[in-house]
Amino acid sequence: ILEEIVWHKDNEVHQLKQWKPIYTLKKAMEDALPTRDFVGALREANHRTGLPGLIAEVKKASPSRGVLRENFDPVEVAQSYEKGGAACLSVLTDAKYFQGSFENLEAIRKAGVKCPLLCKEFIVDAWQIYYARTKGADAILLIAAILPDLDIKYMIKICKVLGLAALVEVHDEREMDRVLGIEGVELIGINNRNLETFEVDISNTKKLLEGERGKLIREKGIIVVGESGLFTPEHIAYVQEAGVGAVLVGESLVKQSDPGQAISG
Ligand code: IGP
Repeated sequence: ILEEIVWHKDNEVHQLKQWKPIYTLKKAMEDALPTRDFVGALREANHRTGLPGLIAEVKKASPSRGVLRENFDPVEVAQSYEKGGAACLSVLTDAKYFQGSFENLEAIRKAGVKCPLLCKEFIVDAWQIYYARTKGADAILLIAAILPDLDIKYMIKICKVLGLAALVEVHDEREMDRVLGIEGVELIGINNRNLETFEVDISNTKKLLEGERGKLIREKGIIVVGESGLFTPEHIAYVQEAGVGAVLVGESLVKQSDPGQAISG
């Protein structure tokens, strides 16, 4: 599935780039709203509550679960998450597989939501980073499974210049070791869902933080985000014990009639 998504994304970006060449985006960026401190918000929440900082995900549907929420209103869900105490939000922008959009991201930013926003996209080209910035993103996702080290390095540099945080996502030891060798990485996401098979196993977070890897991560001051398959307070406690400073939660919150209440409750 990941290969298929990337194939479509490549074509999509190719089209978009012709419609909005990068020099027009660079102009639009001058008028873009200022970015907010995504990493700082996670760290602050973690210190204040003693729990992992919460990134709550605005996701209408996914290829593995289908439609998660009927009458999906992205701004309503985002405002509810903020009211419930989320530190940051993640907004799916992929249309084909997740029924998301950059319009959703922009609408949430323009509605005055103060939580920093992660643009949840399959980034295959630096053009998408500039585009995300013009649509109100404070952070972007870089998936190690689809990007060579050199691209991750280069894209992190672009993020620094644009004032964006980069969440670098891994799902196995090999990817973790690759990413730990890249300079400037501040946030590593461990995906408990295998994007090839859709299988979810939260012990993946623990496995990738054991031994020398965990030690190196602590030494470098990297914040680890536990991602996917987190449904209960016990799940959160389990990944916290494994060493995460933040968690990314979608399905279990977005399915609730009152998503914010599900956080504070
Ligand atoms: C959220 P869940 O199981 O709580 O809905 O998972 C998030 O981790 C998941 O949506 C995700 C994702 C991704 C989606 C993690 N990495 C990459 C799209 C692309």
